[in-house]
Amino acid sequence: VPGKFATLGLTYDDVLLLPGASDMAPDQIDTSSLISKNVRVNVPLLSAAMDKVTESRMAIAMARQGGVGVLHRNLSIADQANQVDLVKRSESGMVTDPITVHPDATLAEADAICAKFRISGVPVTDPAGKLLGIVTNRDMAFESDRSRQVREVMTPMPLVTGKVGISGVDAMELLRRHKIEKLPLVDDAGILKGLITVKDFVKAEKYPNAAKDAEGRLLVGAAVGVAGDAFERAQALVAAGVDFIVVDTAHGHSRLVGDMVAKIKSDAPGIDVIGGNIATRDGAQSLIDAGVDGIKVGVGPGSICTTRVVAGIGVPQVTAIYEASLAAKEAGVPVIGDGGLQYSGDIAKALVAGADTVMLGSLLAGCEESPGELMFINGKQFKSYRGMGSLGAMQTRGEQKSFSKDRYFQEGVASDEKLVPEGIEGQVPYRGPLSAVVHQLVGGLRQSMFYVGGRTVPDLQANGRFVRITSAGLKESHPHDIQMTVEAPNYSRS
Ligand code: RVP
Repeated sequence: VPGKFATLGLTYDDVLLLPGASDMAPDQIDTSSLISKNVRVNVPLLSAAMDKVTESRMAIAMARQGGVGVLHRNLSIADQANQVDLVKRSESGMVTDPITVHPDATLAEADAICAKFRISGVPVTDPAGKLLGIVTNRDMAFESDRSRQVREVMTPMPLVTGKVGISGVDAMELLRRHKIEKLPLVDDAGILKGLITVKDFVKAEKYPNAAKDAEGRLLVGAAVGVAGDAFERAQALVAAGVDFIVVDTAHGHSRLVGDMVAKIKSDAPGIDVIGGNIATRDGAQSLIDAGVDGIKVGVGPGSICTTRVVAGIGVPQVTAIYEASLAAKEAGVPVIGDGGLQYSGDIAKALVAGADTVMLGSLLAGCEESPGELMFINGKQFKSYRGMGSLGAMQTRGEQKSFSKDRYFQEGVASDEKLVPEGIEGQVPYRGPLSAVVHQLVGGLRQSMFYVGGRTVPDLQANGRFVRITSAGLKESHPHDIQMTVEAPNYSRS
């Protein structure tokens, strides 16, 4: 910053996009984008790494819609790694490392496995991995004695099986011809190598836009911090099959963050590492120098965030994204605009400012798939939402340790009374299933792309131009001089 004052800081409500020459049909629009150097999504949306937003259920739903979820880190390493596992196993053309059960296990144990992974049957293998049979709901449904062993009720070999490498078409044909739902894949020695299920094929048809890895599994990311066992956490997440790691802090322009990025990169060079959050060009450059594959931008824009008032720190988000992108574009590193989005129109504004994708908290916290119970207040439905820097998220409750303190560099604080929160707790309106919410958000983005004249995200970024507006312009932008009587699926005044 030359001199004491930076240039004027602008945010979403300060700008609008200019309509531009457009000659495309809506179906030619391509919303795919990069979240980091090597991870591509089909819609440029990430769900926030927050304990009221992203656990495995949200991550699965996000990836099915073409975006990706970043699993929060306010839980034990084992729990977070397990959630990665749940997402990676949830669906694909083929499960490469299927859940199995031992023949001596009881039906109660088999039930527990089916419930945990939401599956309807499990291959039975010996300790060497040899396929002995399969036990499905059909085998177990009429057994009242749940202490019986799996081997007594399973359908034993010979089963209809496929060879490793079987094509999708051939597998489907076998399932159809034998009227079965599961096709175990075995090698020449009879060792179980994979499993193909009808359900997965149906889902692949149901979610054609799903964001998947090279093996056809849903994409998922996960957050880690910088203190304590953050590095062990990253290693466990990588071992569980995570697609990218986010070193997730409130101040990414600090040496600890750069060091952690570099350490994870050298340990797992094949995994993309995203660093953040920063809000200046220098902050972005420091992460680039540390070797990040993606940069997360946003200091203070979050709906639940009080950093700007508690610490007086931050940069209005459109300017922050633009400044960070100046360094990032030069280095070929994608930018995530994190926090502060209220309406679908803000997505295109973030992209034109220089982001490649955006991360959403409050817009998704009210979804069916976010963690937490539905609440009824005065006949209206709500879900709770809170900042990771809120007292509630940073406090230790009984056995429940908080892992989010180090996001705000307060892991060393002696007792909970001494914490300095940078976030608040509250509730947001219930919004129903994620698919409907994403439909409106992406629908809005597609309209933006049409208006600007950008067929792809890079086109939108290149062609988009802003006009700055005044408070009178903002007033004109929203519905005015009318009392709304019908709720719109994509508009409410907050
Ligand atoms: P929003 O979408 O505006 O709700 O913002 C979500 C973002 O806010 C998160 O992705 C994170 O970067 C930031 N956050 C999370 N907790 C807090 C806090 O307690 N201050 N801020």
